Amino acid sequence: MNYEEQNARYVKRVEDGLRAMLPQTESEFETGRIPKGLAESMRYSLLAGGKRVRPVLLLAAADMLGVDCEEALAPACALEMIHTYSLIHDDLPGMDDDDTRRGRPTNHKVYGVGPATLAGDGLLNFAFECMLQNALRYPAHLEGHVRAIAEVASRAGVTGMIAGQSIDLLYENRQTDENALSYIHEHKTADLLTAPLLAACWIAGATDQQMQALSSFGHSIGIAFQIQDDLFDIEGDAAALGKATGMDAARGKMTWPALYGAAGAHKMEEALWNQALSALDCFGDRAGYLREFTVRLRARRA
Ligand code: GRG
Repeated sequence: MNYEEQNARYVKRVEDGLRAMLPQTESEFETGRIPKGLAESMRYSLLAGGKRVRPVLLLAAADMLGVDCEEALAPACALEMIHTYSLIHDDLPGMDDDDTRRGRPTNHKVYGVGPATLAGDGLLNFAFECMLQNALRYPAHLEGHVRAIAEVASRAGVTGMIAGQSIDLLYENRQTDENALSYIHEHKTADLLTAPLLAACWIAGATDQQMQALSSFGHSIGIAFQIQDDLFDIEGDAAALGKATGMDAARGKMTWPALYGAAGAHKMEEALWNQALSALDCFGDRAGYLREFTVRLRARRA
């Protein structure tokens, strides 16, 4: 199977999985079912497109390490739910106050701030519910699943993505500081790209060497991805990106281009993509998909 076919398969599994895990509901209140309006607002953002980078990374790493795709599907979809919650909350008036996301009005513009907050909370909790229910379906791999869930919890949580976001807020309109910027990017962005890779490792019972390699790969693509995102904000096309550009400067955000200039940031980004590719060497041919995925992520324009 070539890369395109494999990629289309992974993306389709994720799209189908998300729809099946979070179906529409018909009634506003029925014990054991998500209220209709809440399910609709959660689905609005979750099924709005998006590159599905995190769940595809989980499926691809699981595949490479010999885990059945079916077993990895719930954690993969859960990662996308957590990512989507973070975008909904990041767009709220108390945070970035954005009007568009994934090419359509942000969740709070459509449903209001209160319901959007709950849609994000709902996706976060539901993600863990889905991963735990899935773990119970695989008693022979229960410990691996529990360790995977713990990995996701810490990387998405108060020492991971939320920690990064809190320092990001704290440093708005402050003098750019390289230590703070590294911390923000490592946690706000790289942690949620490393989480799916390490979750796959735990489920697979991977070796320490494999875990270290995928941790390093996740870290490098995570920081490169964030620098790329910072550069899109100054050089990109808003229509293609599905969100406004020029917002970082308007908000007084610290970014790599603000610190090192656009040329310096491009250079750092290139070095990180190369480091990411080198980290895959120990997997030989089995990392073919992840290698091509990295090359395409690097070449993206939106
Ligand atoms: C609110 C707890 C909390 C955290 C928010 C993810 C995040 C942290 C903020 C979003 C803003 C931002 C620029 C984050 C950096 C990571 C990033 C580039 C996210 C966008 O991810 P993509 O490009 O989006 O994978 P799609 O829409 O393709 O899924």
